[in-house]
Formats: sequence, structure tokens, C-alpha cells
Amino acid sequence: MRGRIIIGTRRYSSWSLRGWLPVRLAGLDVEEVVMPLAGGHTASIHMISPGGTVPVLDHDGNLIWESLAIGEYCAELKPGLWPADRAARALARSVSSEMHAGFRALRQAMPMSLYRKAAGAGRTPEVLADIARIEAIWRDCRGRFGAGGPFLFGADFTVADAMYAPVVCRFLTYRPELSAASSTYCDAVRAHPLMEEWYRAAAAEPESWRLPAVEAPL
Ligand SMILES: N[C@@H](CCC(=O)N[C@@H](CS)C(=O)NCC(=O)O)C(=O)O
Repeated sequence: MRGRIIIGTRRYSSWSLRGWLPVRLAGLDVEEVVMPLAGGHTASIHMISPGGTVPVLDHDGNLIWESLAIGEYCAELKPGLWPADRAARALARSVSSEMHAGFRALRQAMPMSLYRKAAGAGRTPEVLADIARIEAIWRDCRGRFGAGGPFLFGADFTVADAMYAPVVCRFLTYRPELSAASSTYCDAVRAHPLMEEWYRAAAAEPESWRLPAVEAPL
């Protein structure tokens, strides 16, 4: 093994999913270490992560934190994690950065909780505005560059898909109304083998890691 990736509870840690997907897509030979989240300011995370957050990748002596930085690191090791075409790559980086920096209303009102019963919850006007913007992004990427496959930039699952994967998880939990094209994209992301692996591993996590605040049915 050439290092480790430290992630948080899979049921809840959306940023961990964003970092873990490129690590696995790039085939990095790293141990996976899960730190149960305490619902903010988890003391054990502050001891190992310069930014006080997960995910953190420790690979070949390089310590990388921030999910998007992990995606960039993996993309340097594995071609295909960003689109090959420069215009497509520019768009992929723009929408990935927009996700990394924004959509606060959605993230707060619809926290990732893979197995929560919460269809119909969380639809504030601010959340609906975030969702409309996300659907516009997906439409734009798929309309301009997605013809070759089911993902944002076609056949390859890129860092951009990884950045939006936890949004897909939220949509599957909270079930907001989506266009047919958005639903089809969500289904494609959910069906990816790595997403299946993540959901299965999340289901197997100890019950004692569950956080009632984000498990309560809505
Ligand atoms: N901008 C960071 C956000 C990372 C983040 O907020 N991670 C959460 C877990 S999903 C965390 O570590 N929270 C601290 C805690 O729970 O103590 C990234 O992209 O990696």
C-alpha cells in the first residue's frame, strides 16, 4: 500500500464521497480509513487533517485535503478523470468548482443521508433555486459534451460526476421533482459500480455511528 485515504461515515459524508471516487477511479493503492463523524468538529479529524475535515489523501508522502484537490491529484495520475477536450475540460472544472464553493441551501436542507426516509422534505425556495441551477448545469454539460455516454461528459465518469454524485444521493433520498433527463442522469450515477460499493459499505457501518439528527424520517 502506498498510503491511505481517510473518509467520514459513508452514510453522511458527501465530501468524502467526492474524494473517494477519484481515488478509486485512478486505482490508487491506498488503505481506506473511516472516521465516524460526530456531526461537526469531530476531534479525531482535527488530529490528522490540516483543514480539520475529511477526506484526506496521504499518497506517496503527499498529504492532500479538500475533495477537489484530491480529484486534481488523481487526474494527474490517471488520464480520463477530466475530459480530454479543452473546452469540455474547462466546463468540467467550472461546474466542479461551482459545486465545491456553493449550493449551501441544498447542502443544509437536504444533508446527505443515504438510507433516510425523507421523500418530499426540504423544498424551500432557496433549495429549489439550487436544484434549478444544478439541473441547468447537468443539461448544459450533457447537451454539449455528453452524447457519448450517460455521464456529464459522455462515457467516462469524471471528477465533475464525482463532485455531483452526493447531489444525486440527496435527490434519491429527498426526491425533489426533476426533469426526465436529470432523473436518467441520477440513475446512471447510482448504477456506477463504485456508487453501488459505497452504498453497500454504508449499509454495513455500525449502528452506533448513526446520527439521529440526519436519520429521523421527515
Ligand atoms: N471543502 C471540503 C469540505 C470537507 C468537509 O466539510 N467534510 C466534512 C465531512 S462531510 C467534515 O470533515 N466535517 C468536520 C467534522 O464533521 O468534524 C472538501 O471539499 O473536502
